[in-house]
Amino acid sequence: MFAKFKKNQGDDSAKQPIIDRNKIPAHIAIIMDGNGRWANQRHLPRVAGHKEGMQTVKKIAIAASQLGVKVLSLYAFSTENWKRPADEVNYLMQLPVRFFQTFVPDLIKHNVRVSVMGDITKLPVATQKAVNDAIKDTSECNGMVLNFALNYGGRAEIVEAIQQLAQLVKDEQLKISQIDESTVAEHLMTNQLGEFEDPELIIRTSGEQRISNFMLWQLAYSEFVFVSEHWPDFNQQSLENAIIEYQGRHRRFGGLQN
Ligand code: V07
Repeated sequence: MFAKFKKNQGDDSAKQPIIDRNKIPAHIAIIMDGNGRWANQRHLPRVAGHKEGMQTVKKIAIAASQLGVKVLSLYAFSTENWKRPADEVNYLMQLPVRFFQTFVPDLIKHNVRVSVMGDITKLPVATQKAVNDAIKDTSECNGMVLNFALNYGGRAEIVEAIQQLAQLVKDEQLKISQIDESTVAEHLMTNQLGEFEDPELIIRTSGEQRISNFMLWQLAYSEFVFVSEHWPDFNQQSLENAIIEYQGRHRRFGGLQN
């Protein structure tokens, strides 16, 4: 296998692989880490990092949709994030409202549809409204799906699927022997993403190399790319570099190399 290379301008010896537009991962998931550290380094309050991080969400969503990504999942707020200081949590809860006010027209222009996974019923009413409005106002868009994980936890998602399946068995609508990987997947929140339910590529920013309860079931065959940049510094080139890294790896699915 030979990768394609482009010459660096002014330096013929340094060759950089270029992105293969025919092999863009259909579903990319990103753990957007490092907003607080980005702010600390600039002697700004943590919330300034979240504010900047929201701008990055918009830029990366549009860049991904232009690259032909079908689903971009973003881990915006985990069930663990409630443990942060109340002021910070309050600020975070305003972000979907601001996002809705400032970015939704642009998303519609780029034919991006917003979807959400996680328990939004525990969020402030104004936040729930902003999220539901974003979903509703983009519902006609049939380009990329921008899937926010909001008050999401991977284990909780699996527990909920088990409860739903147990109820179906109890109600005699399902036999235990009928429970298989696809019945489980059908009861996960990613079922709404159809054929693109599993991410091919998971990116985590800010240097941490952990999964932190994100998409535990769906990541079974994902490639992981960890980047050192904090989320507010992540840009289109960083996204393309992560895709190039993904494209350079041989995906084997635990089977034989072909
Ligand atoms: C949040 C900005 C991105 C960096 C990571 C944490 C802070 C966008 C949303 C959002 C969610 C749902 C929705 C529209 C927008 C968001 C939270 C935090 C809680 F329908 N960014 N962002 N939500 N951050």
